[in-house]
Amino acid sequence: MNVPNISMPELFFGGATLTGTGITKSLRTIGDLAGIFADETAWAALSPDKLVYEVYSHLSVPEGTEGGLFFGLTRLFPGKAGNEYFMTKGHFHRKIDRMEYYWGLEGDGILILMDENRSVRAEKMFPGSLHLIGGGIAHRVANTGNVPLSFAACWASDAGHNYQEIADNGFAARLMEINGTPQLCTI
Ligand code: S6P
Ligand code: ZN
Repeated sequence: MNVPNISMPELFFGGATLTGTGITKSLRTIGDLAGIFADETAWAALSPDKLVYEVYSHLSVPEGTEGGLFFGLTRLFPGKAGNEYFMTKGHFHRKIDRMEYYWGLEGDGILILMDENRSVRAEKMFPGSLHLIGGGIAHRVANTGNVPLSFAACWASDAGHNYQEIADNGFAARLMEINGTPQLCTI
């Protein structure tokens, strides 16, 4: 029997790219990351136009809708400000109990996780790594390699983002290159 209405998907997730209908793209440059890095002199010496990461998102419903899912792909470029690896701004979710999956697609990095008591731990990211970010956990990713680090994310459409807490107080530990290796430091 003939089954009608078999169509091509509207979205294409190929390795480390996300294309198709309704994808939005946002960019974060060095200039957008004021106050993020410990060494402000090293940060200021970098070109403000230098691209640190780009995020491709598929927001399937209006932001804040209960019950929906969002999908994103972040490509974080290699580099450092002083001894600190290029990293995402990092955030808690505005609805703080909302969880999220991250998974590694290309490159190497570290996912830095901080709970509401400011206790920090970290997980290695690499192609095939899967990370469940629990409720109440701030999350930030650093690229520790020499090539772009790409990861996918899936999160609740009513999660929102609380960047202010991190802007005000940062994470309790930073990922620094010490003697050639990445280490979590409480400076
Ligand atoms: C959204 C999800 C990711 C990040 C992206 C950039 O909840 O965690 O899509 O938005 O990786 O990081 P940030 O911290 O600048 O939003
Ligand atoms: Zn998130």
